[in-house]
Amino acid sequence: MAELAKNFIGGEWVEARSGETFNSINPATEEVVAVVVRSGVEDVNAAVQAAKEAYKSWRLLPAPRRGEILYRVGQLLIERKEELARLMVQEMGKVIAEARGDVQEAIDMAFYMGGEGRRLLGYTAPVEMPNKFGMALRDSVGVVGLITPWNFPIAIPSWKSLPALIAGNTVIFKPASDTPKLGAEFVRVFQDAGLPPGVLNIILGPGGSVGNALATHPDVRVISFTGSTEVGYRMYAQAAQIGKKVSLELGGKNAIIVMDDANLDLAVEAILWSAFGTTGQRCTAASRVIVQKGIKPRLVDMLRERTQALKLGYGLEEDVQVGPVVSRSAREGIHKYVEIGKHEGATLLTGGAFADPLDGKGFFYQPTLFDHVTPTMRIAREEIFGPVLSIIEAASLDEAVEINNQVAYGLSSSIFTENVNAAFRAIRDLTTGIVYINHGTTGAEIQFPFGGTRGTGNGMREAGQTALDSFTEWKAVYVDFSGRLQRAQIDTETILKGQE
Ligand code: UN1
Repeated sequence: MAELAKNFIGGEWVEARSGETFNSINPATEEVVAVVVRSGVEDVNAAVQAAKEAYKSWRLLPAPRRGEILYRVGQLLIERKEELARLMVQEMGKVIAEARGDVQEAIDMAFYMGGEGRRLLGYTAPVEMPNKFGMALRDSVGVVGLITPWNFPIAIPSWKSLPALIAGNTVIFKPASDTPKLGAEFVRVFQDAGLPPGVLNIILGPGGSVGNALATHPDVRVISFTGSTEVGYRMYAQAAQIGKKVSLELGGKNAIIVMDDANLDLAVEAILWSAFGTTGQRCTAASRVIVQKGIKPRLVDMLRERTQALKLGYGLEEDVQVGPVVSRSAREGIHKYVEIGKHEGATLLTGGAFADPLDGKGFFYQPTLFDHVTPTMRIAREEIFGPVLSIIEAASLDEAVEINNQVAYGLSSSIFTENVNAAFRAIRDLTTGIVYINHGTTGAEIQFPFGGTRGTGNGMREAGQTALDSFTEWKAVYVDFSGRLQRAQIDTETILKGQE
């Protein structure tokens, strides 16, 4: 019997009030990875209470001291990297090398945000009155709610929790119901690093009840959500009713543009990695290749051959390149899109069916390529979140950029060209939050803003300094040491005269 994954509230591991549980399943072997408590509104309320209580002292702990705890988190993540990576392969299916990278992203974030403990920079500016001083400070917000997806089960929780904590907030964390055990193990790292009770709490259970309870709770001042556009925008609308701040990281329909003058071998490597890495289940995954006419026949041949050669299997084996998709229902959703693509008249070059590398076990899908896709087809516009790549032809750079920009999402884009002028025009004209030159659409580093335009979000960014914007309020402070009433905008002239 697998171990019970529990909630962590006020520094204690506890069962859900309902007494009910659900199973977390290994998508490759279909074995039970963990039995998990099924929480509801009452559990969320208890966690909010604990977080409110803990906030009173956590916000007053000097930020450099908070930073020291984050450094210990980083150190423990280094020590547990392999163990967490192996659990990740088991709980959500990505291959071991990528799972290690996922944990590494959290390590990077722990040290980066630990350093913020000695920065959290505000600013001063001159003021218009004599004997007066002005400054702007970043202030904590209070209790924040973090709702995270299963595709980066350690990295994305780290993007949200570490900036929230360094800024002095306390946290309720709700991981995806496909990766609850990883969520709990992530929180255990903070417990072992000496984070005080109640500062970080985890509630395990379905998004419908737990996520909704967090999003509508009046004492949860911020929601940071990564997931589907549909759920994110619903939450955003609900939160607006009660003036809650929401930070959204939603879908993508990312493209790689390949110009006639591209380094073709490099472009092919990058396309395979961006399209089929994490079995296509990244927000940043490339699901479109927009290729200039001249180079297209060679690119298509090379892509077909290399896609067919990808090794599928259980991600714990080091030479496996593509793992399963996360669940049975996810696989069905992907297959529906393949049927839609065929129906729309796209040419299926390879793939397009369930795969079975483990003889009857697991939710595998063949890496799939479609040619002759037009920009208006649904497979060219909608997020599929699986190993399905559409090839679209363009006559020129301008046309390629236009096709890239016309989708409802705007996360990541990329161009392969050896022409520096074309590269800089692309940087200027691609309307995504992330742009890559001669690199695929994945591989963001934690010190830069991560996020996108249009349906990908609501203008907020994760990672980098911008991560702090989600979890802080600006406080403008004026100190008047003149000893008299000085009216801003009004007494300026009198003061000038007085000094003549
Ligand atoms: C995601 O796809 O949800 O840039 C996150 C990347 C990773 C993070 C992806 N560093 O692909």
